[in-house]
Amino acid sequence: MKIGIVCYPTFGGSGVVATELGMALADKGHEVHFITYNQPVRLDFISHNLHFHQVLIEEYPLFQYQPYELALSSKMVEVVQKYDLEILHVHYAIPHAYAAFMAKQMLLEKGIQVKVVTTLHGTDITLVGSHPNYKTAVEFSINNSDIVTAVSNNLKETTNKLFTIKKNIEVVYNFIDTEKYDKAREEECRRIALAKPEEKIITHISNFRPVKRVEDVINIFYRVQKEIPSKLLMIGEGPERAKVEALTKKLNLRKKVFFLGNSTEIDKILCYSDVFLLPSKTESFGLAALEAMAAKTAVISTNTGGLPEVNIHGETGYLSNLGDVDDMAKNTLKILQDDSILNKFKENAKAHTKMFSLDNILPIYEEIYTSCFKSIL
Ligand code: GMT
Repeated sequence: MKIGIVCYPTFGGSGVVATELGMALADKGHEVHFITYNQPVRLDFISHNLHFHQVLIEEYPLFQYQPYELALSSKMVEVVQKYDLEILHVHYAIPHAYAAFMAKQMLLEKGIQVKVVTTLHGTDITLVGSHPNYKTAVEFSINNSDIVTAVSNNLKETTNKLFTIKKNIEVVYNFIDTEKYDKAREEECRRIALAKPEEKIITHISNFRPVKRVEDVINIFYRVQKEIPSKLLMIGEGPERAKVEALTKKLNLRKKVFFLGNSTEIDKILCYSDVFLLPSKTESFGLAALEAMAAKTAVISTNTGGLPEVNIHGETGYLSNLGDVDDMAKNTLKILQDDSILNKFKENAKAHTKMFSLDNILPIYEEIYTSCFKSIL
């Protein structure tokens, strides 16, 4: 099949999922065209079936805000026509689903049919999409997509609560290439470079936005390191970073907490990890937690959004109420203070990722595309 993938090219989960999906589809022989404003950060041109089309915007003094949706839908029309694309799979509703609807209408006027699959990722619904400034257009775009998917049952329920949705939303969980993480563990993991044998390694990965509650990460670690020798690796960049670095300094933790910035080699960093902290205010799924679990890491998270579908309480890690840093620290210690318990959680975490494996999820997306394709003929 010939598929256009529209996504944010950044380190955010939706961009990562879209990029990994596109690369896996190309590997299976599909022709995949990424359409976005920059080359996606995780895009690795390993296949001749992969193409990238950059959306460019002209600066014009009249515009306070550049009309990205216009440039994006024009580019979609151009690419669909030039390469005979059958499907446009847009990740993150804003503004991608809206731009895809416009592209579809413009193509119809030329007698060309393309089907639009929209995948909802979370903040496009929970934080931004339902805001009165966007709600009407987001609801319209979802209802006018040919197929809509959500990355968890919780996100499906939330979408149906916040919007009037006239079609069934299919739940397709995020996925992971589990083998990549095994390889990183077996071949390149030099734990000793980071910590002494008796020290435990705790990690956090996010875009350091307020929704991630990064200060809670530091406050949990503060309690944990008092009881057990440990280090904390903070991976990612974002608006809260300066604030949490200041907190780290205030709590006198600078020798134990390392800010590593953004990384395209998450698998190699996670191979060191014993426990992963994700105290988010909300998470439609929590791809970072799944990545950690694939690297055999127990997860301490909040019980919000779709996290209970990924992190199983008492099995792969523990879930706590939002903001309860004492409980999250207590649970971290429960796992870290006994190696046999730690190993059991690590094994459980890894085993649970099987249901989210690329091999299980990729055919579901292919089936979705095929069902669209059939309805064109
Ligand atoms: O979490 C973010 O701020 C980034 C955001 C994104 O769209 O890039 O992540 C959302 O999509 C991910 C992939 O489906 C999910 O794993 C994250 O849970 C979700 N984030 C939130 O719901 C806050």
